[in-house]
Amino acid sequence: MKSLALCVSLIACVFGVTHNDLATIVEMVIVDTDVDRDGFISEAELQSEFLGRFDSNNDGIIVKNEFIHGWTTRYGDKHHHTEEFFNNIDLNGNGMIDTADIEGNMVVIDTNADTLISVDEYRAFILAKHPCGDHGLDCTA
Ligand SMILES: [Ca+2]
Ligand SMILES: [Ca+2]
Ligand SMILES: [Ca+2]
Repeated sequence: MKSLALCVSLIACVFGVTHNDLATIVEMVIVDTDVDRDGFISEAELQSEFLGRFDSNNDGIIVKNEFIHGWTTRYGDKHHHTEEFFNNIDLNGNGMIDTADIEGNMVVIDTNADTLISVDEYRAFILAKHPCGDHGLDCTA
């Protein structure tokens, strides 16, 4: 695990790390999550994005380091911003994302309570939970 992380960071050093702004990240995440492109995020789609994609040891739980490593690698987000985002979606604060967090966040995301998560609701959720979103933090630096 440590050698893999070192290898990835060495590759990143050689080729240069490109960081994306949050607007770009959000659209990448939406494309990844709405797999069937119907404009809605189903619970299965949300689970495969937040539980499946970054679960490198396939134990059905995403610990913080798995999430930060996977998210920053895939979306070009910054480590400390990703950590804050993780902390905000880890509703029960146990340092991992599990099905309880997914179900809890689904209620939060569905702001009009029609039991469907639209792409617009999903985008607003990410902007609300990410430190570079609605909080006004200058994340360009
Ligand atoms: Ca969908
Ligand atoms: Ca949790
Ligand atoms: Ca809804």
